[in-house]
Amino acid sequence: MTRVFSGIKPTGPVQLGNLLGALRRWVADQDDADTVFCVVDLHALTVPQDPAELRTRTLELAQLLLAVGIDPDRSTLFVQSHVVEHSELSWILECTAAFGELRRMTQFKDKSEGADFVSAGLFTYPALMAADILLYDTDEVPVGDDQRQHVELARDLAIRFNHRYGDTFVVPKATFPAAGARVMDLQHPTRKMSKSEESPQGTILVLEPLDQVAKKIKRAVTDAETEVRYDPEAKPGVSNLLSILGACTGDDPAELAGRFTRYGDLKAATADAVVEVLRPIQQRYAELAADPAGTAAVLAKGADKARAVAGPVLERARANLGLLPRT
Ligand code: AQP
Repeated sequence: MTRVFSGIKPTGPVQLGNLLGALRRWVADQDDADTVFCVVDLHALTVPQDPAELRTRTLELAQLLLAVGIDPDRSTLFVQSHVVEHSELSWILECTAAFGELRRMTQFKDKSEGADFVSAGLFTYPALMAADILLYDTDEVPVGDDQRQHVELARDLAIRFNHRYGDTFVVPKATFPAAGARVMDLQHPTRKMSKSEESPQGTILVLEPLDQVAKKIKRAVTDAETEVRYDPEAKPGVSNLLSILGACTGDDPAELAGRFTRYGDLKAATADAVVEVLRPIQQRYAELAADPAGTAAVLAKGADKARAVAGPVLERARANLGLLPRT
């Protein structure tokens, strides 16, 4: 059975891009793959975090994953820092990665530019992400387009390690959705929607009031033309709405364009479709939020299941590297 692994950072309230680019596919993958999903709290530490907020957000994010449809009986759902193997393999992969290849990561360039404090962890983050993936003998990593380069690096590191030390890691590949792989900010449609960016009017939060969601979509930036056409280069705002609508309905964005003659109608249809996707998630989340102990128990069980897979893979890597056995 194909093994699927993916993760999400507790760095802010989950936004529509996370849902359409990644989480909805995680849910679908449960039908035909062996799925492992992780709240990657160690990744959140690459930028300073308020401890109380981090604690709350980590639990809330796990509750949201359950609300979206991750089923702990079919998937392994856990918190990254509960499985210490991630940190150890991360160090091994930092020593496998070249400084130059980490420096080429565009997310590092974007996130470090203009920042007051750039942690060493922000730079080595892709090695930790590679460890997350490789620890589970992962075949496929469902991600949004922004993570393409990081999954490529995980592939390269697996191939390099296997070449140097003998067959150790399964070589993974990224998978992307047909629509919604890169949901853009509604007010700045050339920039991706992001949970930690300060763009309240451009970002749709999965748990925000539904009337507010509809308003934000109706106020989305388009352009001075009137033709509804899918052309992300020339018409980023309109194309973003078509992509969002397509991701919600399962239709092709270019084909959807032919159904609209006015921007107002496209916005109304997109708002309705997004609201219908979010409504059941919000209802289920409200139930789960009332039982934090239940979620903590799910996560404890998930960590045990994860460790049972990650432990032997790490031991394989340690043995092939020549590290003395621990026992
Ligand atoms: N705008 C997006 N469109 C499509 N997919 C997206 N993803 C994120 N933004 C978009 C996908 O969501 C998954 C989880 O993301 P993450 O938490 O690991 O971090 P990220 O990719 O850096 O997402 P954010 O929201 O932009 O977080 P911050 O602001 O903290 O950096 C990934 O599969 C990602 O591709």
